[in-house]
Amino acid sequence: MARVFVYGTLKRGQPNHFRMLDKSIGEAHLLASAVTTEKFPLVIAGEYNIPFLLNLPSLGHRVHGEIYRVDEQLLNFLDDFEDTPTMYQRTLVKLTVEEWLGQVKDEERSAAGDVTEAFVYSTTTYRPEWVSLPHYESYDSCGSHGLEYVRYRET
Ligand code: PCA
Repeated sequence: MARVFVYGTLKRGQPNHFRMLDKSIGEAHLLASAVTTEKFPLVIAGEYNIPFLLNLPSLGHRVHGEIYRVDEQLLNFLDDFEDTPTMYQRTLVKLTVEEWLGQVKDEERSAAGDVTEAFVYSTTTYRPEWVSLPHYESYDSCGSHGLEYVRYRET
């Protein structure tokens, strides 16, 4: 079992969330809503309007997302789906829990302050000019930015 923080199209209400719910891919349990403890630039980039958390701490905002407990099978799928390590890299990120949700085991709930860690798909392999794109604190494919995610893969 592993924990993954999703901040982009895999969140609830976003275009790839259905993959987190597909039991034929693997198991995911929503644990909490959380925000990155450090600031990162979250940008929407490329011709498919894909959200990227640039692995450049201290620039941008504390980014909002959701923490899931996932099994090995789903983690392997996500590594593949996120084109790791070419497009994104899976690293650990410090998170501040906003609200514990769903079926949280006691040992998963951290002490006061609720600072915890999970994997995140962020990137260091971005185009340098992406740093100057607008920085978001919470991704929404249908936000006022008008950069709706372009679904381009069948898988
Ligand atoms: N999928 C991953 C990384 C960016 C994306 O769209 C996520 O939702 O966290």
